[in-house]
Amino acid sequence: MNIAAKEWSPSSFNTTTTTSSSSGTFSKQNIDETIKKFENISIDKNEKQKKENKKKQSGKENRIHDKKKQNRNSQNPKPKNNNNKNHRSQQQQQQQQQNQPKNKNKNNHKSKHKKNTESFDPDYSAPDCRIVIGLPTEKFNREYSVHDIVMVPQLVCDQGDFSLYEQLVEEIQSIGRDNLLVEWHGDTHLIANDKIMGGKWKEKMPAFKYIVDRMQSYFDMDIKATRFNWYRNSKDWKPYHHDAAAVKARFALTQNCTVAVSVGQERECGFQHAKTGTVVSCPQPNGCAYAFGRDVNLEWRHGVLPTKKEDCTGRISIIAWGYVEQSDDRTRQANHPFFNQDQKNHNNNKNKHTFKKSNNGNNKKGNKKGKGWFSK
Ligand SMILES: O=C(O)CCC(=O)C(=O)O
Ligand SMILES: [Fe+2]
Repeated sequence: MNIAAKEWSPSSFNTTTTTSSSSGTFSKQNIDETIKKFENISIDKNEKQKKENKKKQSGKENRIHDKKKQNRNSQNPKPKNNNNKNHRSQQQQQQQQQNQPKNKNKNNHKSKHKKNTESFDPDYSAPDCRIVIGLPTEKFNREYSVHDIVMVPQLVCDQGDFSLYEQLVEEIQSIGRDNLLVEWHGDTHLIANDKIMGGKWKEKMPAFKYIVDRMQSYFDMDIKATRFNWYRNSKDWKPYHHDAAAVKARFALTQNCTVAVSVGQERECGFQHAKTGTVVSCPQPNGCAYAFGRDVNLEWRHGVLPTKKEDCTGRISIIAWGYVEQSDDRTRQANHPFFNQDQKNHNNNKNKHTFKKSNNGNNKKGNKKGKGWFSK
């Protein structure tokens, strides 16, 4: 009635229904009928308005919802179907999909908000890699896993003491062989050539020997090969690559670990996941060492990142490849052909054959073994 009362004014009258109004006489019946008609018109009008408002409101909500959905999709693009190329097993992926939260609230309505926790089901699979900090004590003193990237600051000297770098530069130059330092794969940086003097130049470098001995005793490592890398300035870098044990079966049998000691200017070393392309980078200050296990070498590439810093002076890295006792708990590489038993037997036979030949005759392959000279 309030609504009708509000509308009540002489001009609101429909003249066809109130002929008596013109005469100025209103019967009670006429007035009641007129009020009723007016109320109906007014209620109709009101309903219509309400419906329209509702329509407008829901249109607005849909637009907001669509926009939110769009934003969500652009922030989290759906992963491309890379046909089984994912490094995690299909089973793991299926389990993860099943474990996705249903995003439904108590009343089983779809929630408009994205959950900030993706899954509440515990995931026991191995990490893609595990970052471990080693203390610069005498020994690493903990179990080494195939998934480990180990960082040991100040393994060979204090971070601020650059005398070891200077000594290495002096030692390598005093060998006095022009062709000892060669460009690695074009002109990325220099490496010392193991073939020169049959690798005997290393024995004439006490600083080099000190670093190799420190790596060996810290990780209880059976060292099979070593390398001297020299990054002269900011122009030098090392492209992402796998070390030989990831690509050559005969290396895989005796080398499951790479250790790199850095001296000189700090540079960033990067690990790039071979399947996803994800990059993790780790600064390497003077005196620091990093090491990585078997599965890290198989599943990631590594390199020394290029830098745009102009004032970059030199860095030397001494690398050791060899064998360190490792736990292969939750490895994804159990069926890798290099570690498959048949393949192992095959490789062992091949190696025996190579040794025999090299003992009887002058087999080049046999002589090369253990010198660590290979091109990637
Ligand atoms: O200099 C480094 O830290 C990396 C060297 C390296 O990856 C190699 O020599 O294979
Ligand atoms: Fe390498």
